[in-house]
Amino acid sequence: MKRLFPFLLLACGPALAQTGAIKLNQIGFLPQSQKLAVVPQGAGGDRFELVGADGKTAFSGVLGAAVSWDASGETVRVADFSWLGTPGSYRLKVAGLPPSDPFTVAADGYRALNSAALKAFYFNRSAIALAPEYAGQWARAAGHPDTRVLVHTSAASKARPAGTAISSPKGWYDAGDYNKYVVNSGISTYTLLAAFEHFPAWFAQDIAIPESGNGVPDILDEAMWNLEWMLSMQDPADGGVYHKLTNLRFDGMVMPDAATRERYVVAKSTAAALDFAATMAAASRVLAGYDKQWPGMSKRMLDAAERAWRWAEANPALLFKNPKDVVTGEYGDAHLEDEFAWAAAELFITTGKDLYLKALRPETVAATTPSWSDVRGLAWMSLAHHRERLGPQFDRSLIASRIDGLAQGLAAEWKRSAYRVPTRGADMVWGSSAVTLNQAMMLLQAYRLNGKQDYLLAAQSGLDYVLGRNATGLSFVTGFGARQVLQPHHRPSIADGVDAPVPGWLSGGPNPGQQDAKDCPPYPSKLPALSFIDHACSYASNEVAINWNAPLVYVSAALSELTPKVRPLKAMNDKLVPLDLLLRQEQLLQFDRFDNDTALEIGLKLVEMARAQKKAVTVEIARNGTVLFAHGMNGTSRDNFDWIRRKSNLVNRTGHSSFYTHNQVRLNGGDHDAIPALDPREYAAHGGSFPLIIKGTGQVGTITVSGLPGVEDHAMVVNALKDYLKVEGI
Ligand code: G3I
Ligand code: 9MR
Repeated sequence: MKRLFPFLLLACGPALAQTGAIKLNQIGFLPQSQKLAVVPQGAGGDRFELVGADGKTAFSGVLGAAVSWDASGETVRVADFSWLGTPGSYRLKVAGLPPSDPFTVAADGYRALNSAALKAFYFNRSAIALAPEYAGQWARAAGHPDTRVLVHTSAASKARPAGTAISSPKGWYDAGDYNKYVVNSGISTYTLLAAFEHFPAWFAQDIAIPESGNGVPDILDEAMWNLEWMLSMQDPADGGVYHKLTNLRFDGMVMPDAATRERYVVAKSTAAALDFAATMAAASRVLAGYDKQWPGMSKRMLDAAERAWRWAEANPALLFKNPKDVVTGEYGDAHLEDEFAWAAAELFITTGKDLYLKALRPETVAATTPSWSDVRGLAWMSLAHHRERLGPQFDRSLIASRIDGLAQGLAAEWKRSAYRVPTRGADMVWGSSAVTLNQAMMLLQAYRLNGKQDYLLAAQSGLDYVLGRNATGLSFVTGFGARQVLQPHHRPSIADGVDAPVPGWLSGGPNPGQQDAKDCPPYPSKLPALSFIDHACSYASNEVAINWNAPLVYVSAALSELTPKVRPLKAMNDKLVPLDLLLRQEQLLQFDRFDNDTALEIGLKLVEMARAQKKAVTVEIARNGTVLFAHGMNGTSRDNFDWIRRKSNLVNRTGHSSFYTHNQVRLNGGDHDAIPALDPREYAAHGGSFPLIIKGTGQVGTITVSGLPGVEDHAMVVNALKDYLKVEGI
């Protein structure tokens, strides 16, 4: 970025979220994704509309109830337009508000995002020049060869006294800084390897890096860049692993080739050894099929993993603390049980050795949302993927119960949250965007195990959150979204003279810790979800980091692969009815007043009409949740009341007749019996339920018929209402 660091204030920065704006995923959705937007309470009216690129309304619906979110201090309403399945570009409109940012519905909607999120790792490679061919306007000279790195006093050993020069090239810069940290490399590299291990077909597509076309998927080539560096961080003498490779203090805001070359490997730590062991054990497994390209590498990694494990067992409590003269990132962690569990799990899966299962003691390990300092969730994720090969000595029921237990809690929060996200204000620590995406990643593990739809939908909401459905209204991914972060704390983005930041990076996101307050202009709020500034000064809210991007790669790939593809249309004989006709019925068939006697009169009228046509139907009329009329004619069954329940649920949710939704879904190319995000046990998009609307008040109930084909049930209600209300011409 050309902007001067750090004294320019927000006024000349990017568009900030406008209070009152409609917030949604600014990239968009897959045809079968759940699709939600958040609208501030008090905006004009109860309805929303989706307008396509042709200016026509593709869908209209009713906003959900107002719910408040303590994380942002707002009260908002959700617009649910999940059944919009037709590919295209849309905006959401609500009377009295500016239209939403545009978004698309597309079958490959997350391909570009996923490629860019992976490509971001390439952009942070140390020791290599980025050629314009791959890096475009972000091409740059090589930085930090790291072929002569000094052993810091804290890391001195007999064979390598302080000041010894070792070679430790390659690897990714950790974040907005230029240092390389083993602990954070572990979770990041593993997450990329897991993405490939779980969804290999998705990663067949190249992302244009120098290795593209070499017969290895790009995601593995990219991971290898860092794995090679990690291998060089192991002391060949004892198997211990240096905690980090770093300057003594953070560089200024300069390009990598202008940064300081005096770098050190600093103290070995137990956490580094264990994260290294886990990552190498997983890599050895994933790369086993690539011995031709990388001869001997898989075995070398497994040996390295087992040596690091043995070192950690012999040195089980070497907690890392920055030595006095080193002030760069610490990644210090006082709890090592989770690192032990993760390393044991990966080693057990890869080797099948009993000693690792004994060390793992799975019954003592909880499943939690992964972060650099808590890696238990990663152990469960790998165990779940490899559950079939764990052998009889492993109690597999634990996998399902641990992962489902975690997912249940996250999904419950997602359901109750006003923004429909699994993340609470209390979860919003430094790097909160990645908390949300790691939650989504764990929800997806549960979905892979038991197919519970809510878990897939809650994970989608996690991605929606970082792409704009959050309290700031910003997309937290550089280069993506109409209203995106523009000034991340990322040294190359600050120093490269290019206006746009390096693309594909996930900003850390809201962080009420505001640890950089002294270095920055004031934050707009102290509330967790609003503790964010899109300013390059803000390392506590707007830095980027490899461990935050990795779950973005995982989640965007996994949602693309796991979300059901559009189902083939069922053969249907009935003709589709134009929506404007159905809307007109709803506009004209409204009541000035409606009491219990009205319900009786209309109910009896319906029964009489059915008798006259020698048809058997069940009729129910409900107002404000109370049934005022119900009758099942001879020849009907209990099942008809269940149809009425599901058809009227739909009307209460959409505000439209169930026949309207039926036609709308089908006009959009969808299957009315498989509407994304609508549980078929609760909702039925078949004709027959009509909204009971009082003029000036709105919809207060439903008038429903069941027993005939949907189109006839609908016609019977409409005819009865026309007759009662003396309306003609529809
Ligand atoms: O976990 C506690 C939580 O229990 C508590 O309620 C909360 C209250 O503030 O704090 C939480 O801990 C925070 C922790 O991040 C959560 O992961 C710490 O306060 C916070 O200081 C800590 O920040 C870390 C930050 O470095 C400062 O050390 C981030 O996790 C970590 O991602 C970040 O990493 C930096 C590297 O050091 C250097 N490179 C850039 C990278 C990204 O900013
Ligand atoms: O730029 C540094 C960033 O990469 C780190 O995550 C962060 C962690 O503390 O520190 C940043 O460096 C800042 C330092 O901590 C305090 N003085 C200002 C530095 C950035 O301008």
